[in-house]
Formats: sequence, C-alpha cells, structure tokens
Amino acid sequence: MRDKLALYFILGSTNTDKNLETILQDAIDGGITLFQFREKGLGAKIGEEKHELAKLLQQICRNAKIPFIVNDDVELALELDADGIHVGQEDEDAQLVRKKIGSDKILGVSAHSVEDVCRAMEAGADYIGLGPIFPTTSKADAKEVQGVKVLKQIRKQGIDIPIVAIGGITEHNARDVILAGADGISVISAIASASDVKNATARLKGMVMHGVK
Ligand code: TZP
Ligand code: MG
Repeated sequence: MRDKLALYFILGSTNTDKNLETILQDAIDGGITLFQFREKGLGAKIGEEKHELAKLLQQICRNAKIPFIVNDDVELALELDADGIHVGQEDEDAQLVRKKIGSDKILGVSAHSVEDVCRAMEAGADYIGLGPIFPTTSKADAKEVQGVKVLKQIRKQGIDIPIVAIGGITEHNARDVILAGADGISVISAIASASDVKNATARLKGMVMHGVK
C-alpha cells in the first residue's frame, strides 16, 4: 500500500475547466501512483453523468495499471468494481463501508487527529488521508490547517499505518511532509491547475521519491 501512496492524485469535474481525461493521462505519464475520482462541490455531476465520467477515468487508470479509488460513493465503487473507496469523517461510517466492500478493496479514511486515525484503523482502513496540512482552495468545507504537527504526533506514538498527507501540498513543501512521516502526498491543484501537467507531476514525484525536483 505504502508505495501506491507516493503521489496520489485527486480529480473531479469541479476542479478544472480542462479535459479531465487529458489531465489524468498526462498525470499518469508524469508518474502518479494512484488516482481518486472525487466528484464533489458546486456543479458536481450526479447520477448517470457521474457514472459515465467515472467509467472513462477508470479505463485510463486500468490501461496504466494505476489503482482507481472512488471518493464517498460506495454504490458507484461497487458498480464499477473500483480498486477502492475513500471516505471522510462526515461520510458513511468506515466500519460499515468495510463490511460492504469486503476485505479485498482498498479502504481509505480521512483523519484530522490521532483519535480519528485510531478509530479508522479499528474500522479496517488500509491508509489514512491526513490534513489539511496547508491552506487549500480545493475543498470548501476543509477543517482547520494543522501543519505537520498531527502527522509527527502520530508517528511519535509509533502508529505505523500508511498515511498520505493532503491539503495545499506543492513541490515547495512536499519534502517537509515526507520528512514528518507521510508515505506520500495527495494533491488536486498542484497537478490539475499546472500549465504543464506532466512536468509538474514529474517534479512532485521527484520531491517525494528523492527530495529533489
Ligand atoms: N481534503 C482535505 S484538503 C483537500 C481535500 C480533498 C483538497 C486538496 O486539494 P489541494 O488543491 O491539493 O490543496
Ligand atoms: Mg466529506
């Protein structure tokens, strides 16, 4: 699991005006290790349209053997036979989600505190999304920014679950979160809003893997 979290890219139609398939393919070419389809926010697609978009993006991931995770929609994840599902603290209960998806699919859970992490582990999470580490404009209802404090606390207590850091992560601060104990970084805008998606992705990957761009 840990290696799959190195460069975790999240995207949905509300994150960009550009073509999502092109962005995803360029991000794959640049070296992302996992993809999460997150169709949320004002103007997000629902129903059949959401399903069709998910299917298109899943196929691109399948061709490249990149894990495809669905955000907060267990039914969609099961319908598409996605590789996994990610839920937040306010979404469907993680323990229930684990029951619905079985033991084979990846279960990711968002956490904001050591307590959240412990509960998620008991519920059967495979990895934690921890944040927001830095200020973000990609999530309207994001919790308070926490820096790397909670991340360091978790590792200091010997909690070893795979963790991907999220929120405002760029090529300039990626190294700090890895040094603080994250297995990888999760980004929306650092990739989706880049003028050269493939190049920006490759630079982020370099920071995570070797501490250099
Ligand atoms: N959860 C916490 S912050 C965030 C999510 C989905 C948004 C991350 O987006 P960005 O653009 O990488 O800050
Ligand atoms: Mg949520």
